[in-house]
Amino acid sequence: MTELITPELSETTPPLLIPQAQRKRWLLIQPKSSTPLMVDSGKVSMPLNLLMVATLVQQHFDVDFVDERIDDAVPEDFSRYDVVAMTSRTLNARRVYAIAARARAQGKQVILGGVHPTMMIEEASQYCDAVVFGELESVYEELARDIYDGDLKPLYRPSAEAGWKPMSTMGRTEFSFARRSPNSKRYSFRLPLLATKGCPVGCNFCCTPRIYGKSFRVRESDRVIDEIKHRQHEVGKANIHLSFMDDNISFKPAFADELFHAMVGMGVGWNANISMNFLERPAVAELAKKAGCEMLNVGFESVSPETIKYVHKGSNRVSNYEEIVKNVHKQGIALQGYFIFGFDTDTAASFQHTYDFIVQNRIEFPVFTIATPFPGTPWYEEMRPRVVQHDWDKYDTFHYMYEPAGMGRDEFLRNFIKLQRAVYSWPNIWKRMAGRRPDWVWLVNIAMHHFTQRLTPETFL
Ligand code: B12
Ligand code: SF4
Repeated sequence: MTELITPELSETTPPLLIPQAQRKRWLLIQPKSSTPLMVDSGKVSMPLNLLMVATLVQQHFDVDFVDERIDDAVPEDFSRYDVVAMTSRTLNARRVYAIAARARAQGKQVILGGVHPTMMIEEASQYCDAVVFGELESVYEELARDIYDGDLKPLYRPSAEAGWKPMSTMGRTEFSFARRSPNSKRYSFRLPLLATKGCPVGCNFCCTPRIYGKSFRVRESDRVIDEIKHRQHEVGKANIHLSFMDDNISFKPAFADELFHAMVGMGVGWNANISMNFLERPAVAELAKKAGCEMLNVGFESVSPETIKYVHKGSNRVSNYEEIVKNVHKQGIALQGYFIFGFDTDTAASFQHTYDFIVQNRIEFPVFTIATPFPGTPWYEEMRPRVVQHDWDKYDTFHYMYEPAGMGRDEFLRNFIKLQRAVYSWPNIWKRMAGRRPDWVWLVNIAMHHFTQRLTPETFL
């Protein structure tokens, strides 16, 4: 008989010991969405959030893992399982609820986690037995115990006194759950990794500050390095490619400096979300390059100072954009730049200004999205009377949500399409990528060329 003991034992609570024969079984599901976005088709990123959940849960439960995005089939019959648990963002919430209803009809306990159930507890509760608010790590022991005691509560959320657990208690995530799938070839070669959690910058359109508040936690850099070495060992080579899933890896610059220093010489390539203000120091991009950085994901959001003010993005100073781009490009690091359209401060001229900025500054991988008030944010409450889109499937930042003050729907969509086609036209790809050797960033541009050619106003409705 195997017995498993929770690794961090508190002085007062006895460890949860589950005899092998009594172990219950979970089915963990990453449901698909219907978004036309490229991130959700072709090669997709391994779902780190659900893998972290699986890694924890396996201490006390048997776990099966299904990722619908890579065409793993969700079973019709859930009789093998005691618990059906799913992760949800807004864009797949409807699919999540449909599976949840089926599982509950078969008498299974349904547990939901992820951004959407966290932001929409009341709505999600109608479809499940328990919602996990924020991250599982901070409430896991209580949840596991309650399942075995037959006393599942509707909501698991750390108390204000307990707060979020330090990230140092988070162990190494096991990828074997995902790799077991016969469809695992559909996963991107980039392996997900997490070094920090949270971002207190407080942009009004973002869910992160609504979940984690002002908290910003980091893992010890040697734990991150240990995990990287483990991945290198698993893959059997040093030259692996990583994608940090952090909201903003640089919020504590001293930590980012320490981590990047520790990564120098490891032979890995990586990308990460990073704050613009951190990149004002040229030494940051220089160090990131030495540490193997291939691309930085930067939320420019807008080239208009009024819009930056409107979205409360205190970390961006438009007057510094060009300098920052130069600092990054000087090191040969590519930029994935996020640009959002549709705020009330936007006008038809905003599209031209953004086009000029992108082409002149040769942003390699611009991503264009539509301002989307996500349910649960105060901005959603503010915009609710104007929102015309009520289908959660369409909350993928690529659907028309409300009429911006500065232009009507048709003009907005016409300009939005025109900008994307122009930026990804062959001559402009050539201009933006000149001097860059053939690599995956070129391939992304070619794919984006074809993607943008297919766009019509109906794509966004
Ligand atoms: C990295 C990231 C991405 C990566 C995702 C890679 C991947 N395989 O997941 C990429 C770049 C591909 C991406 C794409 C998009 N993203 Co994104 N992304 C993030 C980001 C910054 C971090 C997510 C993450 O992996 N964090 C690390 C993991 C470990 O933490 P976690 O997700 O919170 O998971 C924990 C808990 O949620 C909980 N949990 C999660 N699931 C479950 C399930 C159960 C059963 C339980 C018990 C617990 C549990 O426990 C987990 C472990 O601690 C978040 C912001 C955020 N903090 O959520 C935005 C975020 C999720 N993205 C967002 C958006 C809008 C998008 C895009 C639409 C953007 C676009 N136009 O491209 C697409 C949609 C893609 C898709 N199909 O979902 C929004 C979603 C808003 C919403 N309400 O749905 C967020 C919240 C950012 C924001 N604007 O507020 N994203
Ligand atoms: S800087 Fe990025 S992660 Fe931080 S609040 Fe703003 S959008 Fe969210």
